[in-house]
Amino acid sequence: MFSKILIANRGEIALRILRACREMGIRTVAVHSTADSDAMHVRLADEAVCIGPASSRDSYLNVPAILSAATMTGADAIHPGYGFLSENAEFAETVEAHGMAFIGPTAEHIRMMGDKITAKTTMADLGVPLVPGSDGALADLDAARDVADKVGYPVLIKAAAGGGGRGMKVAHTADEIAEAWSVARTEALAAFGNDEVYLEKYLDRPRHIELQVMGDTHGQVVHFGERDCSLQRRHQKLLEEAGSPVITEEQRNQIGQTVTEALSRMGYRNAGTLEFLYQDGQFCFIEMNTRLQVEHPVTEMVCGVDLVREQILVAAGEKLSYRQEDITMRGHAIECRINAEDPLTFVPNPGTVTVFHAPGGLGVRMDSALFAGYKIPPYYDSMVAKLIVHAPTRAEAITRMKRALLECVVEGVKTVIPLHQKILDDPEFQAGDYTIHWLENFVARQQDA
Ligand code: MV4
Repeated sequence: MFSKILIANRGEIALRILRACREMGIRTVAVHSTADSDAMHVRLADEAVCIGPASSRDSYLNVPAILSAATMTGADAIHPGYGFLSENAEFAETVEAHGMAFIGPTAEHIRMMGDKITAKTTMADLGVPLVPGSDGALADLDAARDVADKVGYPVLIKAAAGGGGRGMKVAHTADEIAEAWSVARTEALAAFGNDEVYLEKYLDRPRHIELQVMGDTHGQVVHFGERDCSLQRRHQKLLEEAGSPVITEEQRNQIGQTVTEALSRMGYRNAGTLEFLYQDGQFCFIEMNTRLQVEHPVTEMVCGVDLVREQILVAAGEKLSYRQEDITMRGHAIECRINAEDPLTFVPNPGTVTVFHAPGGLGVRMDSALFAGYKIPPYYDSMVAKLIVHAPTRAEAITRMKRALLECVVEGVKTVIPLHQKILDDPEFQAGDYTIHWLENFVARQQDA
């Protein structure tokens, strides 16, 4: 097992990883920018190294500085968290070339899934269901027309190097395909330096459902069920739940088996998430994330597992602690992301947190690096806390979340807590009756009111 892990991240996820390390008897190295000298992850780690100025590009994305910090402190592994360098295949490769373990998948698998076309063709070959569309990249506009005619309009043209909603163009009819084709290619080239595009049938009212998986280096791959992440605005998730209100145990077992067989044949290791669009009872794979995700705690709560501990174990070459038959989802969990933003406009609102009180009690978990007096810097993501609740049923989880949000005190900056309270009070949300478009419409109604 590792004796010292460097955490190449900040904020709540740095604390999350620190906590797992501490329970495993592993020493920790925090890295930080000059803007984060007083941050909680720096205070709680065994050692801390300043790796550069405030800008992420010069600090949390500064590969030479992070590698020097790891070498200097004698770390034997690096955990990248989410965002920053977590899905950078070259970083993973460089870490291993320096004789340290990268706590994540192989560079080869990160690269494979970073290209959305390769990801899809790989999954299709392994029997995972996809959205109907082109078989790989589109050679030219004529090819786009042919596939669109075959699958039927509306269609989406997506960038191979895209993902997370960037570089997508919809064509509602054949009249719009030429324009969508050229705009998508131009934007893809400008944004990613790669103009490869592919085409999918546009699903008009799907849910975004994702499956948590984990593999070890002994050929075991297990899944920890699904999360419903449909409540997003401009591709920023706001509230997630496990399990999905619309998925039965039978459906979960079936898609879970398909996916774990596929990943086991790939030799996938460490944590991963397969994203699906779910509509009319069908799962359609769209992308795979090769990292720990922000919303992993809802899965931890319902499955009773420590996903970061499993990541560290498998990165050290140990076997997973669970076989598939040991994993069951108990009750229901909800996560509310607490962003320091205006609750109506979502404009970030950094500044000093004057008063802070974390909620507690049965089934309540708050993952946050906040403290009273902390000055939220303007340079990074505005998410400052994740409030997670677990209860026997979804209805009880909603009640518990409303109670926990009432207890939560963050003063000095605006937060999205008032918006969460309104969502939790909404009858459609309470019925689990929502798609990926629901939150956008809900927010528009709030803004008009
Ligand atoms: C789609 C889609 C409809 N049909 N693909 C957006 C983010 C990227 N991960 C994939 N996205 C979408 N792909 C087909 N064939 C609709 C979206 C989409 C979306 C997906 C998940 C969550 C929120 C979304 C918001 C708008 C569009």
